[in-house]
Amino acid sequence: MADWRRQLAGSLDVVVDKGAAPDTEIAGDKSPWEGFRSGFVTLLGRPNSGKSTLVNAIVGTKVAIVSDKAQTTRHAIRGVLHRDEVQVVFVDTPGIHKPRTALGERLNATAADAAVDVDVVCLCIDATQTLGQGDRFIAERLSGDSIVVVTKIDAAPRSKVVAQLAAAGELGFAEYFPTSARTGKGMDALVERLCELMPPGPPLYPADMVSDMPEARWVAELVREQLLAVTREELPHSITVAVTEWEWPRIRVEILVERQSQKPMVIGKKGSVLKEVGIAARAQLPEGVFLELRVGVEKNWQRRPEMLDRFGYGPGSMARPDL
Ligand SMILES: Nc1nc2c(ncn2[C@@H]2O[C@H](COP(=O)(O)OP(=O)(O)OP(=O)(O)O)[C@@H](O)[C@H]2O)c(=O)[nH]1
Ligand SMILES: [Mg+2]
Repeated sequence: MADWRRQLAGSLDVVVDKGAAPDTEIAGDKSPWEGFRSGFVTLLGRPNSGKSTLVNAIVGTKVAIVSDKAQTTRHAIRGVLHRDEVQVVFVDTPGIHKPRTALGERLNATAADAAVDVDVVCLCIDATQTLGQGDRFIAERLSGDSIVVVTKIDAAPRSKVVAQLAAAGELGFAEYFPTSARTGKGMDALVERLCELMPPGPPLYPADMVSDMPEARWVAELVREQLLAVTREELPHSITVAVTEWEWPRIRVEILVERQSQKPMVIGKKGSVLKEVGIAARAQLPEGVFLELRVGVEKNWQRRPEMLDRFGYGPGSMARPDL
């Protein structure tokens, strides 16, 4: 029966009872979900390897923010693919890296935790980068039936993709899928295979649910995504964002940096950066929303465990929607 109850991958302390699927009426002995399959697929990989972009492309909705900066994703994020006979819960994770701060350690732990007790683990390897120590570190910790996804094949010459597949082949996994989330190439084959690998079971999420991220967290993430787009060097890592007040349609968002000297960079000349960020984030939210952005300093928060607890970073702690 262990199969029927499983801990949600990632960090939610929620137990999904596969015997009591959403909107299900059990009539007599026969389950209406006979023939249905469902399960979890966790994506792991180095920072920036394209995990979040892949999940967004697979589920067909933006469920995770994306940027060209490393360590964009900071929580285990679930995105649900719904098919007639199968439901796949994709778990996007923070990129696994050599940590330099307590936050880095928590991000790695979040990713590792999300790979436990799931049906399939996909190791994402960037076709545009050299397969290296970082990829091997992750590969060595995965079981042999994990699947390798070589990402961003649109951005690498054919010869490089072939070389990357050959290098990935040395890792000793059973299956390899070259993909481009941007052009869609290779995506169908990957998704078909993952669907096939799902075990029997009823849906784990209601049919209209693509993401389980709380709304307030999503607003904070959209603001952080815009900040990542306009900031450079160390600053992206120094920023954390949280919704502190939610009085629809007015949402107050607090942006915290680590040092006083970083504040002007986030605010911009006469508030220009903040304004740009607010406009771009609002464009992705329902019409009429009013975002009030504030910038504060929380000294060295990345290195302070009590601050990481407060912001909900780390395995076992749900992404907290507010401060
Ligand atoms: N050309 C191309 N670029 C891609 C593709 N997938 C992702 N990217 C780019 O690669 C960068 C990183 O993508 P993300 O999806 O944020 O990577 P990630 O693995 O989630 O990164 P972390 O959350 O930091 O671990 C972004 O600039 C994306 O636009 C792809 O298929 N083709
Ligand atoms: Mg990501």
